[in-house]
Amino acid sequence: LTSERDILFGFEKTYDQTQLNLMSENCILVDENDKQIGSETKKNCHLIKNINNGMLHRAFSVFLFDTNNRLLLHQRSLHKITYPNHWTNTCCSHPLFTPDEIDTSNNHIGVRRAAKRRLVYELGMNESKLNENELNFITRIQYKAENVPRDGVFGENEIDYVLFLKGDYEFNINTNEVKMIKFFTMYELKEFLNEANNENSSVQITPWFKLICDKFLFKWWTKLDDLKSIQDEKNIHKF
Ligand code: DMA
Ligand code: MN
Repeated sequence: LTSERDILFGFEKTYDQTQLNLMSENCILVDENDKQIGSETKKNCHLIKNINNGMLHRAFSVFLFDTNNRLLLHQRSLHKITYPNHWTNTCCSHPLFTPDEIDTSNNHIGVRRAAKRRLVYELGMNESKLNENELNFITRIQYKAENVPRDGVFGENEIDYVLFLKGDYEFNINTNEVKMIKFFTMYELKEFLNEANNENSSVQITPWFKLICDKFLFKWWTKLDDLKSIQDEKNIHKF
C-alpha cells in the first residue's frame, strides 16, 4: 500500500497547476441542516478521509435554459482533478468562505453571487448581462460520491443548491475548466443519458448530474414557465 504522504505527493506533482492552486480556496462547511459551521480548503473538503469523518460542504449547480427551453451542458476539461472529461450541468462549483458568499439572506444571495462568479469564470459569460436575481433557487440536494477515475483520494460530500437560469447568453469558455459546451432538448438529453448508461460508452456523466436527471430534472423541465411551483425552500433531499 502507498502511504498517504506518497499519494498526496503524487497528487501535488501530477495535477494541473491552475487546478492545484484552486484547491486552496476556502469552502463553507455545513451540518446536515445546511447550517454554516466553519471553513476548510477545497482540497480538505474533497479528501475521502475527511468525508469519511463526516466533513460536508456547500456547493451549487446551475441549470441554464435558452429561450427554446434547451438545457446547456458542459464537458469538464481534462485538467479537472475531480471527474475530468465528464459531462455535467451548465456550471457547478462552491460558494467561498467570504462575507459576500456566506450571506444566506435575500433568498440565498451568497450562493447566487458565487454562481454568477463561476458562470463568468468558467463559461466567459458577460458579467454585466448576468443578474443574480435571475438565478432562481429551486432546492437543495445532499449526496456523497467517490471521484472518477477512482483515485482513493478525492470525492464529494455536499449540500448542492440547484439554481435555474433562463435566457439567451453568449459564451467564451475557459478551457482550463471546460472542454466543450452543448445545448440539449429534453429528447436529446434522454438519448444522451441512455448512451452514457451503456457499459461500453465513452460518455461519462457526473454523479450529481445523474442523480438530478434520475430524480428531478425532467419533471422540473416542464415547469420552466412556473418555477414557483417547483421551488422547495424547506427540504434538503438526501441521497
Ligand atoms: C463542484 O463542482 C460542485 C458540485 C455540485 C459537485 P466542481 O468540481 O466543478 O467545482 P470547482 O468548479 O470549484 O472545481
Ligand atoms: Mn465539492
